[in-house]
Order: sequence, then C-alpha cells, then structure tokens
Amino acid sequence: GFGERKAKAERMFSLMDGFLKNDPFSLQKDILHHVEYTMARSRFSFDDYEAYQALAHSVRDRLIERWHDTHIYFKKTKSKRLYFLSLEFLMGRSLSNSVINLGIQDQYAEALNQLGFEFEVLAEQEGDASLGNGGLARFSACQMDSLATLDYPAWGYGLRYEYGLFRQIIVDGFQHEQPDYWLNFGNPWEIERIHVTYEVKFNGTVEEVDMNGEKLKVWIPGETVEAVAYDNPIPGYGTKNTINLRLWAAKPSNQFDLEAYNTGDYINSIVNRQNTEAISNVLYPDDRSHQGKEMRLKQQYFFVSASLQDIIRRFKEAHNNFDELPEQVALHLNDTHPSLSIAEIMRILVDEEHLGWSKAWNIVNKIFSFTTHTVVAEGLEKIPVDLLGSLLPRHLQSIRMANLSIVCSHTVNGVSKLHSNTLKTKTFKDFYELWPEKFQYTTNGVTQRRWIVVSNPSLCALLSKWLGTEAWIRNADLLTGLRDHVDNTTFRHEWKMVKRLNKMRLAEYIETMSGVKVSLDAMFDVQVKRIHEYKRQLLNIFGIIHRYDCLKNMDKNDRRKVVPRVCIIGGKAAPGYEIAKKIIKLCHAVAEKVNNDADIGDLLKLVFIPDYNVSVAELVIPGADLSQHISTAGHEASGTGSMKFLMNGCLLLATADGSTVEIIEELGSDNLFLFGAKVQEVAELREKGSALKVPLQFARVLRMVRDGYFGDKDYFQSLCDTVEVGNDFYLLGSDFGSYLEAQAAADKAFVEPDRWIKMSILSAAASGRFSSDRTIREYAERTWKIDPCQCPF
Ligand code: Z15
Repeated sequence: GFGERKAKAERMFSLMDGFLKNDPFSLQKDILHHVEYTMARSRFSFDDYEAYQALAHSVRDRLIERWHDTHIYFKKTKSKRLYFLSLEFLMGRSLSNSVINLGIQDQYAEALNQLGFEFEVLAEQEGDASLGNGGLARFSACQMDSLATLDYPAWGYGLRYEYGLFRQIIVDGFQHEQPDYWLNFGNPWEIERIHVTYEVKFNGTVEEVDMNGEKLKVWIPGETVEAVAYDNPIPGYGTKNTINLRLWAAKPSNQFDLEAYNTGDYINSIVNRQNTEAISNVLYPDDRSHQGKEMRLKQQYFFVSASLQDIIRRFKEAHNNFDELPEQVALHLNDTHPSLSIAEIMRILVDEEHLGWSKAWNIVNKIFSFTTHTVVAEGLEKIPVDLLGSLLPRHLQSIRMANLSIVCSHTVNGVSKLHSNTLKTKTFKDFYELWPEKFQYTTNGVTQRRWIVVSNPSLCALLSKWLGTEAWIRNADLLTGLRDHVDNTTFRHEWKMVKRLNKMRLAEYIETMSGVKVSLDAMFDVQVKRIHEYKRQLLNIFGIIHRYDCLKNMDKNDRRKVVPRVCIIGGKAAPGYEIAKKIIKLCHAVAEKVNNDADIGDLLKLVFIPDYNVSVAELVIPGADLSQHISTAGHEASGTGSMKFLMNGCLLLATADGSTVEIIEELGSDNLFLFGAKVQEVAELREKGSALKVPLQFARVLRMVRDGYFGDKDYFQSLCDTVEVGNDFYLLGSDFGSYLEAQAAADKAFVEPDRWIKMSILSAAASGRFSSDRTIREYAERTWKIDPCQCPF
C-alpha cells in the first residue's frame, strides 16, 4: 500500500544521503571515490587521464540526478514534446560545458587545486565526440544546448557511431584519414540502457494475409537487428533542466536464425550475427551526397525505426487515442536524412495500429516539420528504387527524400533569409507555388555558452564586468549594451588585452603543431571550415600567393608599411573529394615556400591547422583578428562559423551569402569587409563563360601555380583547370579584384588600432541575434508549438 511505498522512498533517500552536494569537500570525496571504485586505481597513485575520468564520473552523477528529475517532471506535466531527429551531432567535449552549465565551475576548480590538479589541464585530457561532419552537425549540438537552457521538453535522437569523423593527419602536405575509434577509453558522458532496446527489421517480403476476412499486408523480414539506447544528458544553463540525447547502437538480435543452428552451421551464424553490428559502426564522412549507398540507407532506417518505436511507446504509456498525437508530439527532421520517418510512422499506424490509411495520413501531416540545410537541388538525397525496394519492401512509395519531407511536413524551414528565397524561387519553386504557407525560415544561431563562456573565459569575464551582469549568458540580446562603452579607453584597452591573450594561446598551439613561430603583432587571418570548392579556400590561397608575390617585388622601404599577416587555414576534405584534397596540398606547398623565405620573415606566414574539430575551434576562434566567409553568393545556406567569430570580436571578411546578409543588417556594412558578386549577379556572370573579365593578377597567380613555382607542377594542373576562364563555376576569377580590395581595406583598418578595436567590440555587440537561443525560441513558438516546462528545484 501507500504507506509501505512512502516508507521505502524515505529509506532510499536517507541511504543516498540526500542529493549530491557541491561544496569542494564533497566534490573531492566523490572524485576520489571514482578513482578507487570506478577507475579501480589506487587513490595514492593516478595520472591526469585517470583523474579526468574520475572527475568526469563525478560530474556525470550530478547530471544524472537532474536528468532523472527533469524527465519525471516532463512526464508528470504531460507537456507536448519535441523530438529532434538528426543523423549527426558534433558535441565536442563535455566536461567544461557541463560544469559551467551546472554552475559549479568554481567549486570544482577549488576541489581540484587542493588535490594538486588543475581543472584546465584535466579538461585537455578529453577527446571530442565527433559524431558529425560540419555545420549541420554542430548546429544540432548548439540547438540541444539551447533547448535545455530554455526549458523546452525536448529529446534529441541520433546514432552512436563507433567511429566518428576521421582524424586528419597531414603527411608531406597530403591529407590522410585515420579512424576515430573514440570509445576506446570509455565514455563517461553516456548511460547505457541495456533494457531500452527495439527490434529493427530489414529486407524480406510483403505478404497479404487474410485476417477474419480482412486482407492485411504483413512484412516478413529477412533480417532483424537490435537497437540499444545510449543516453547522453544535456544540461541547461541556469536551470535544473537536463534533457536527453538518445543515441542508438546496433547489436545482434536475439531472434536466432534457427535454420542455421539446425543445419549445424553454428560458427557462420555467429559471424553473421556480428555483421549486423556494422550498421552503427561508422559515420559517413561526406557532408553532402551519400547517393545510393546501401549501408547509409540501412543506418537511416535503423535510426528512424528505433526512434519512432521509442516515441510511440512513450506516447502510448500516457495516451490511448492517436488523435492526440499532434498535441503531444512534434517531430523535427534535421535535413532529409531522417525523412524515412514519414514512411515508417505511416507503416506503424497502418500495419501495427490498424488506423487505416486516411486517418493515419491526417495525423502524420500535423506532426512533422523539416529543415533543409542545402541550396542546390543536386545535393538532395535520392535512393535508387531497387535498393529501397529490397531493403524496405513495405516502404517503397516515394524516394526523393526532399519531396517526401515537403509533402508530409506542415513547415519547411530554410536556415537563413537568403536561403529561404532560393528555396522558394529555385530549388522548390513548384512546391512553393502549391503551398506557400509551408515555407518559412529560421536563421541559424550558435550557443554563447560554448562559444564564449567555455572557449573564451577572459572575454566572458570582461563582458560580465562591463555589462554589469552575467545575464547575457542566457540572454544574448544584452550584448548590445557593449555599444555604450565603445568610446571608453579603459574598456578598449582591456578588450585589446583579452584578444592578445587569446592570440598568445593560439600562437603557442601553432608552434607546437607546425613548428612555425608567429608574431603576435601580425593580423591573425583565419579561414576554418570543411574544404569545399564553393567555400573557396582556393580564393584565399590565391590571395596569399598574390600577397607574397607583391612582397617579393617591393623595395625595402615600402615593405615597412606592410601589415604583417598570419594566415591560418584549417578544415577536412571528404576522403573521396579529389579537388578538396588538392587544395589542402596547395596550401602546404605555398606555406612551405613562404614560411621558409627568410627575406619575408614575419611579414607573411601561412599555417594549416590539422584536424580541425570542435575543440580546435574553441582555441582558434577567440584568437582570430579577421575571419573569412567567402563562398560564392547563393551557395552557403547559412554559415554558422561566422557567428562564432562575430561573438568573439573578430572582424569578418565576407561575401553577401547566407547568414552574412543578416549579420550586415545587425552590424552595418561599415563594420566588416564585404566583397564579391551579389547572389542576383551570379547567374549572369556564369553565362558570360570565357568572355568573363578576370584581373591580370589572377591570371598571374594561376600561371605561377601551373608553372610549378610551388612544386608538384603536374599534380596541380587539374586544380588550376577548375578556375580557368570559361570553366570557373565558383567565380574565383571574377571576384578576385574585389577580394583584394577588401583585403586592402582590412590592412588599412588594422593600422588604426582604435578603429579596429571599435569594430571588434561592435561585432560582438551585434552578435546577440545569432544566439541559438533566439533560433530555438522561434522554432518553438512558430513551428513546433511547444511551451517551456521548467523542472522546479
Ligand atoms: C552541412 O553541414 C550543411 C548543409 C548540408 O546540406 C549538409 Cl549535408 C551538411 C551546412 C550548410 O552548408 C551551412 O551553410 C549551414 O550553416 C549548416 O549546414 C547549418 O544549417
């Protein structure tokens, strides 16, 4: 009875000694407890890595408490939930972020000091969780942070790849890919749910069976795989709410292949069982186009099926009428990758819940929203009919993933204003004419918790000091308050010192990574992002070659007026993307020449930062003076890197593409360096073909590369072909002149430190709108129709 249960609950609570305490002494006790009993190391002898693990486990315990309470509360209040479905999440490291969001950073620092450790040193022991490729995946991670912080009852669903995005190593200037077996040393941030499992079916046939006179379609699968849940708590900042990111791993199913056993083929049947685990083994490393890959389709369906079974089970625990589904559940498709969800939920409602097609269809039409992150129609996923037909015989109805998503979603979101216009007028023009009301846009954002508080502690302190509050950490709009102090010389001096400190951190990293010594007085000019032709890293490198060429031809007197530059480039190329790999090699070839030219010295350095990932970004972005976002107009759907640089007081050199257009609206075009063709000019320029005007300097740089000035003459010819007049799809040649002008304008501004710092402050002050908190609030109110639900303390 009730009394018995209450007594039991009280006893449990007293055994737990209440909830975990966060004073430094309790933290120390817990850390040592984990050294001894979790790590099974002696408390008298453990190294930094073991200390990190024990520390992480003590944080995990605290996360689990809040995560439990949050979910009990969500359940109790029966609030409508958002399920965010994404095949990629780039979470990066968790330790600092968790401790900051839990609000116990200082206590931990003190606890560790007394044990003879430094928090920052232990934090460096953590590897990145790289379960994604680029912008889309990091944007998913930022959105999870904002969903938790804003108290939305949300769940993330994804795949627990055993191999994350490859590690990039550079050998002789060439990219090599190494497997990222990230779970090798254990992962304290996940909770294995051995009892949360679902069977996922593949292949086989569809048969019609007669059920009491009614003909039913039944899928007889050829193969069954088990999905096991791994939960990753996501803590909000300044709230108790801690939401869940549930990632699925594939395990062999317990449905034995009886036939194989009976025929005595025991060993082979075990080997076959093991093969099923391969489904969640590896993340596909292209951040576009996975056309026609069977394993990729298997991953997508495995993910979708497990997630939906879980979602429907949870719904049915509290409801018995599917008409209530749209009031209780919002399903968000992050790009087309999870769009099989639509066909799968129809299958569940029709085949398993027997709702009938039209009733099911009506429900399904009210629950999905879809965000597309791409511009070009060719980038959209298509699945060959025969592949889908054999793998999922009951789902074969539509195979253009975007079409499926648009038809069945109530909202189709673009990721910036410009992107949305492209969707309406080009990519999905026909659909837009049919259903104009479906098409919306919600401009991307990034979380200031990760991109200022975690990655730039000195700027964080400075902001709080001058704004007189820490409230900007939950409300980035308050950053506009920095404008009030822009004329204050003390403030400007402190701002400059913060930038210098971060440049120092970065310079040290560069020296250890590449052996190149850089001057802190130089302008740090950074372009870090995936390598793509449309992002035009080649334009940047050509600009550097031009700069080098000018320096070589300059007399000593003129050289004294030149602003020294450290050009920093970083990013991964998809393993099969030949041209992108050649761009990386060219960057190294130019660096080799320039950096070893004693005559040039500190006036110009070029460094390639290998293995660009979230934790490297945390180091690089705060240390940048200038950053480049130079895609051909109309090709970058949004771009989120620019927002991180903006927040960190870094000036932008950019084209009017994606989110830059909106950054200009906030910042004013005087406070950044804008260049290049506008989106409406691009088509016309392309039509000109070989009649297109290209500056002489461009032709000269191209000639230098072709003639072998940087070595590897033959290897670079095909790269040069891609930008030859008449073939220059991304318009490097025609934008080169205005690119050089923008670079000259940046040089000019840099020699007026006061002006530069003002621009830097105004950049950070304009970044509030690009917080993912704003993005998430817009989605929640307009698209998902969900309300905050704060778990009381
Ligand atoms: C990806 O990272 C993006 C788009 C895609 O279609 C795929 Cl498959 C991967 C990026 C966009 O290129 C970028 O402009 C945008 O900011 C980001 O998604 C987040 O929306």
